[in-house]
Amino acid sequence: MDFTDLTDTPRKQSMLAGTIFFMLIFPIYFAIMPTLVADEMIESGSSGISASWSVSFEETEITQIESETLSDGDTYDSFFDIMTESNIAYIMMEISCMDNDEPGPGFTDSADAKSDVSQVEGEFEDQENNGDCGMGGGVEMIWYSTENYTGDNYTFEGTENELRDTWSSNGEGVGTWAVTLTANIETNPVPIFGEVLDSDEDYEITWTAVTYELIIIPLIDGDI
Ligand SMILES: [Ca+2]
Ligand SMILES: [Ca+2]
Repeated sequence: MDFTDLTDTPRKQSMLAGTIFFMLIFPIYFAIMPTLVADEMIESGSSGISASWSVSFEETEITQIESETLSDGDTYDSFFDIMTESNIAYIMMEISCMDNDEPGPGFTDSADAKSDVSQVEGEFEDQENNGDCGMGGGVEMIWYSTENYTGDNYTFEGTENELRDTWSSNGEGVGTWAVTLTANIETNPVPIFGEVLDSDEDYEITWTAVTYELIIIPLIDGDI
């Protein structure tokens, strides 16, 4: 049988055309189908249909860094304004300092820090902490706007609503974060060569807000 046997009548011609049509259209149909199903699941998910989801987080950091040189007993108020539409994972405040003004160990300066969360939306506890300005010293404070946030990817079984309720900061953490830093300068009370070796310290205050967008993708069987 050659090609003319398939095309020698109008009926055979139309059958061939139909066959070729389906040969072309079926692969396209099956290639598109999972996407259509996935889109449908995203839409129906909001009505509470349980599914398997790949969950990940696209993070953005907002940072603010200030450097201050303070003498003994000096205080410095630092403010961090956060206005964002995104979910907030957590807010972190770090004070770092490295006292190398005297030779040898001892007489290490330190930092006292006290927060003020009264101008922030949500229920946050104030923190008070101190740390020395030696190796690995300083002060760190952290507040979670989203409970149990780690930013790790995982697979979730349940509804889209449950997912979105879990990963939302509901506007908590927006506002003005504040911390007061008090400098403690220590130096040898018996000056060597008649001069005070250490009279101040350089402190660096770093605020970081980690915000995120929730990325959820329904998993089709065999896709996991
Ligand atoms: Ca010192
Ligand atoms: Ca110092």
